[in-house]
Amino acid sequence: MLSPQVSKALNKQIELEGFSSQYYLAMASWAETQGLNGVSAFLYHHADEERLHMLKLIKFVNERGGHGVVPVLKQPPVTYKSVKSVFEEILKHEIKVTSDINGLVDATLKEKDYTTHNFLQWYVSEQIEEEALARQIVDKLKLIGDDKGGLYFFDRDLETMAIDSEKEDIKSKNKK
Ligand code: OFO
Repeated sequence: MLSPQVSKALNKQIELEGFSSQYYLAMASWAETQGLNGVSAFLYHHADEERLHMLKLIKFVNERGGHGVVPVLKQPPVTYKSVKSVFEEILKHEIKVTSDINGLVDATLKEKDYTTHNFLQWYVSEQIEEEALARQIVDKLKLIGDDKGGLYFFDRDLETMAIDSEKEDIKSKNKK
């Protein structure tokens, strides 16, 4: 059974993961309007992943006798200055998510809730990957600078990454 403190903290995280999904969805839609199909495919997929992060938490809370509350939808920014600013925003956002996950892990230790602590380790590792990927992309975009040809190839690379991730998702679904 979850303590009220842990239950509240998990629901806060549900809200944040839901917002991450909305945020990346807004970025994907903006990128699509800019003709950046690879960037938008990557971000649509990222938005779907965040929704799954939220869902995983909702189910966990319910399994442990709590109530995973579906959060209200906050509107994220509609337009963005550039592709680089999009990925800088993502990196900033993921750093905040990591720090909130760490806070959550801390709360489980204070409550001696080792089951939730164990469950959260998946999120701890996921954050390492998410931050590293965002950082890598920001570095690439810094190298590209204003080079339009570079941006074209970057967009294609992201499209390939999105297609590979979709394939991986299908593979792991078929395994279940
Ligand atoms: Fe859910 O990992 Fe990003 O926010």
